[in-house]
Amino acid sequence: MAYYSGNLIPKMTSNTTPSGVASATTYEANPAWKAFDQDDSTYWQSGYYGQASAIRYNFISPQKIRKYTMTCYGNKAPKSWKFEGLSADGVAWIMLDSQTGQIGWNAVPFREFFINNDNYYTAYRINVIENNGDTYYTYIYGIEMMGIVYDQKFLISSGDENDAISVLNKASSGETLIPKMSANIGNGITLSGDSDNLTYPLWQAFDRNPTNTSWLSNNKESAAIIMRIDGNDKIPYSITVQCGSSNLAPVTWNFYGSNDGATWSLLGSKSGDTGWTNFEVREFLLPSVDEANSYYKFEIIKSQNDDRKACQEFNIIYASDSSKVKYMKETERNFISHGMEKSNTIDLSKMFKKKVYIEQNSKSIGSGKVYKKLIDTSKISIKKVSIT
Ligand SMILES: [Ca+2]
Ligand SMILES: [Ca+2]
Repeated sequence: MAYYSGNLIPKMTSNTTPSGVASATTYEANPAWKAFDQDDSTYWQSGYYGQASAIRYNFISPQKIRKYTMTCYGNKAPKSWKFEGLSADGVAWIMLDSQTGQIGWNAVPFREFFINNDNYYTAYRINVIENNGDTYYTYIYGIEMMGIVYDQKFLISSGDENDAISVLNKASSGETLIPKMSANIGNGITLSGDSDNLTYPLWQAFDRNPTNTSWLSNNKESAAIIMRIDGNDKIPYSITVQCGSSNLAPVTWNFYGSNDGATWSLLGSKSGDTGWTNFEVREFLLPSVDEANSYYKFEIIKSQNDDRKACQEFNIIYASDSSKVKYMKETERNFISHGMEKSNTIDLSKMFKKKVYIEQNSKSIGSGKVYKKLIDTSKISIKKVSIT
């Protein structure tokens, strides 16, 4: 069963803390984060004569927003607006919802809006077109954004081998594969790659000092951080990147894994990931990684201003695999009790370590463990079975 998540925006205490970025095209005295501070006594205030302004929130990773809420009062409340997501190349705002004639906010100050959105966007905004009549300002007291959460359903395959989906979760403490480093070799880790080694060595991307120390590539053309991790058995969940200078931040990159340091498999990539600000932290999920490697390579193809590449801090966060679904025997009872129901929805595009699909069309069952006698067709109606 699917249901709406809680608010995915953290309780903001400034435009950039604790995470993500709140901003608005205009503001006066009360900046954007005050609409995201989970306090209904504070508000974002548009600029003077800025009734038609937009207020946005950038997540640290793309989200599929399916619902948003607003809290507003009086004639400074928005009357018509568009709810929009920013395209991956950061160029176009895509309209996901539009509202007109939203009046009477003092009587109903809290409103929920449900949207039919199947795409992941990192930034969303409320783009106000007009307010309820105040000549000078628009105020919004609260904005929340929610996604969809699915119960952990699973499928049982129809082949000889029973299988199930296991859901890959982030390790609860967000632990990293590379410990704190003070040299390129140590703690079972060997770092190598392209670096201006004297002032900006590789290990400075792993020294847990995000403010003063950085890795910098040695030229404009190539940049890679190679990490060898002795005896690694942990599966990567995401990578995190922080850059002190937005100009040197990676906008196009590949992330590889290898077991010998010679043959590399692509585990994740990004292109045109622009809009970096200084010291911003971005986290990129690696949803299809399903095994541990002893070598990883972060290769940066292009930085934001096409110059050299740098990272203040880089790391790989590993996954915990706590919700693995148990092996199920293919009995009629298990099928009826645990098989997927037609009306259920599973989001197969994200976060699954393994995918198993139910064949929707009639086909040969193969070597066939067919429970001819056990299937009670009053419970499960079989439309067509063919056996070869
Ligand atoms: Ca507020
Ligand atoms: Ca550092």
